[in-house]
Amino acid sequence: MPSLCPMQAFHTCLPLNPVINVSPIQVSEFVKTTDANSLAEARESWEKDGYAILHKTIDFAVIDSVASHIKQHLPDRTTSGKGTSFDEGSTRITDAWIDVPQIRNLAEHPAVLKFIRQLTGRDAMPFQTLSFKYGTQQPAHSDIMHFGTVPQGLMVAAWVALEDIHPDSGPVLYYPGSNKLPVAYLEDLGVPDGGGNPESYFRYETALEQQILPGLEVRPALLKKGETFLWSANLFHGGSTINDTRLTRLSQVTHYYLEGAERYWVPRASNIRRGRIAERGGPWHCVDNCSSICDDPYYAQLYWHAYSLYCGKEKAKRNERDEN
Ligand SMILES: O=C(O)CCC(=O)C(=O)O
Repeated sequence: MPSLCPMQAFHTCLPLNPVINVSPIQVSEFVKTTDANSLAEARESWEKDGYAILHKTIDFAVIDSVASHIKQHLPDRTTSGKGTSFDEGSTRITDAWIDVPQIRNLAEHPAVLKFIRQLTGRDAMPFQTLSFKYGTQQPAHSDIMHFGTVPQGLMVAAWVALEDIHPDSGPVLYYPGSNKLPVAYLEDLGVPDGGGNPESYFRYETALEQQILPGLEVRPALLKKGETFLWSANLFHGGSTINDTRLTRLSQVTHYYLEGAERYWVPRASNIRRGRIAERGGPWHCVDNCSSICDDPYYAQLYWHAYSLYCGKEKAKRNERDEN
């Protein structure tokens, strides 16, 4: 694959504010798996507004098994006050899919993978799960800040409701159409010194809140149990205020890379202008030696997990194609 942007020259060849360009939906294939109304609705909201909803395709047995794991492994809220009452570390489980088969089943659910392929024209590789018992109240952001790719925008998230989402439980908020705004990196928002220091991400959130979000329409994602809310990489979203702290908001979000990227990086930890780019390593090209990220046991575990998933599958897929 030709290199679009060598890492050593990243800061000079990566345009700030590049245009996101993913392939259009494959209509005929999509029609086979869903009805005409859902097709029209999903196409329209994905192309126009950067999100789409997959209605009632996931079996409740799958949903309930994930919900029961989350209920068991995250603590109950201990106060009746407003907002999160436990420390940050216990509000979510990150990457439970590595060890918990039911969470992995949902992350790799064929209906979700197919939905993504049909909307973007690309295969999706899950690389991170987050499991929630309660709302997050997380300030609005674009996932591109966390999961950059070259070419830009080859990432999506699928947020699955594990119960009917109550309006007072802190539903996800999203800003329809914000995916079409130019990508706003730290530098674009005037955050001094780029990423890599603890203050920069907080400054990013504040800058968005003050400079960009006030002019945008915002909606809550009030999903029914078993529905999936898919958002594109640059769609602004976050967690809304929890009005009733007795309510749970059982949910799983899975982050996926789309096939076709040749670099993975972390804009929130990078300083583009100075050429300090934080790479996000992974076995995305099935190279069987893990780079220095594997010095950290946590990343090593993630790396080899994904390696066995994708590199095994990659080979199987090629064989299947060769046979046909
Ligand atoms: O579930 C939420 O409240 C927010 C999740 C989120 O922002 C994300 O996964 O990027």
